[in-house]
Amino acid sequence: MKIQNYINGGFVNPIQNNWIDNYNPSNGEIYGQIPNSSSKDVELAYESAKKAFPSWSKMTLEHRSRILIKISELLEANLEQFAAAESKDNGKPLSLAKKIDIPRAASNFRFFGNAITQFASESHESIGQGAINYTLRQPIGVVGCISPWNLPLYLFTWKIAPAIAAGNCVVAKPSEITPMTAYLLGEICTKAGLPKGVLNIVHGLGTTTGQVIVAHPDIKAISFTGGTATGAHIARVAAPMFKKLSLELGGKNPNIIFADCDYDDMLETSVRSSFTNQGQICLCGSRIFVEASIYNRFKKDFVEKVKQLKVGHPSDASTNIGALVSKPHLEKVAEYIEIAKEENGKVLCGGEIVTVKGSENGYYLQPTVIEVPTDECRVNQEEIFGPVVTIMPFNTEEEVLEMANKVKYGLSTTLWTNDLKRTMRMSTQLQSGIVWVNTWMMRDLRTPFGGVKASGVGREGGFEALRFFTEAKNVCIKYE
Ligand code: TXE
Repeated sequence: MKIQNYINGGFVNPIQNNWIDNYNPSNGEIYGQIPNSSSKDVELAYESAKKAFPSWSKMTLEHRSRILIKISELLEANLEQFAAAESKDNGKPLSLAKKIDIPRAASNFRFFGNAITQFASESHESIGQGAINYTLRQPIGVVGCISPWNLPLYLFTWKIAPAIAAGNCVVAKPSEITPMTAYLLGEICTKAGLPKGVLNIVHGLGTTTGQVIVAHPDIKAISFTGGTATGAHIARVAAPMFKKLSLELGGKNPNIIFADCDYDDMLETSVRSSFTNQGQICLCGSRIFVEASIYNRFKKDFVEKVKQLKVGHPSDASTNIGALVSKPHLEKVAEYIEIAKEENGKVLCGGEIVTVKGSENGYYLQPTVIEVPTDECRVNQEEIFGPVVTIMPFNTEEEVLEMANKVKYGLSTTLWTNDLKRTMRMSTQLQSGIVWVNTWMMRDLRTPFGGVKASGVGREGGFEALRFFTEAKNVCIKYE
């Protein structure tokens, strides 16, 4: 099937009639084509967004909110269709798409539909000077949203929902590797009564379509989630144009396990934090550090549990690990397993490409646990973004803190301990945008979300996102 761009409330072919193949990772087959949009398509999308902006930005909050909530309801009503499309496009288990991806996309619209009605600005009385200041929070205009392939609709809507809630109009590009649910979203938006031009979805490669969005002189803010190298490139293009930038990039997150934790809970959650979505979540805890006194016990129990995970076709209900997103990505992840071996890492389980019966050309890999001799090896430092984790022991809090912080990334950390003082001490010192204590990926959409160091700049979520998608203007009135 051919999908189209969603511009000015309707579906259109790319002007230059350029197309890219879309692969089904579960069997390696091409199952559709998507536009490889050029600057002409992006311009069309921009013009339609620009035209929609004056009335959208002045629509009452109640009305705007109602439309966002309607989009959320329609996503929920079409859960099966969206989950099936997401699973087919990405290779993730259908059960995961149904439980996490699509419900969360719906929550994103509902959350920001509600949040905008509560978003308030400050006023400052200048006592002694006879003046009052108030802050206007005004939408920016036309903004760009660019999202990756690992949580396609989840992350696409995580950007779009706050952008339009705040009164902006959007030119958005999903990953060319997973465009399907973004395509389906267009129809839902029309049905929900989103005025035409408020959201425009252009499909295409990062280096062509994405690049044009980022470099467009009148798209004044860019919200991007993806690889760190791409984020750095985007910053180089956008910074001299003084665009607002929100960059959510890679991670190499530590999972730090102290002997005094609730062991069973830790064990079960550590399997999830390692391998959910084939390990393709920027928040996965890919570096596991275990206190020496329980290291051997953990190693045995963890490996046993990981071996029980079933690699299989995404639509099979018993599948825990589906296909990786693409052939190049599978090759990249498999290459890291070889690098680990060269660096004297010991593969405790997994490590092999899997052939799934009936889907022999799909991109499957066993969940892999590697015991590493040092935290400085490449597999412990570089983002692999697949079903591969490293484990190693530590002796002291100081030692593990140093290892946790000794990577270029700083997105999230999971800490397993029942020692309150240690929790507080470590949370203040970890170089990480998020610290989960005795849990993983527990999300409250009101909280600031984002990373430090090479994991990006800016925060998404809650009012942080609404602040990003608005310009603050100070109005100072002298009354005396
Ligand atoms: O992402 P890219 P890729 C990490 C992970 C992965 C690596 C590369 O380690 O192996 O990044 O993945 C668009 N201007 N993450 O190559 O290229 C692109 O079309 C504008 C972490 O797939 O960063 C897509 O829509 N846009 C991550 C989006 O950027 C450009 C999730 C992301 O693609 C562009 C995914 C350009 N020059 C991968 N080049 C996370 N943080 O969750 C590409 N794009």
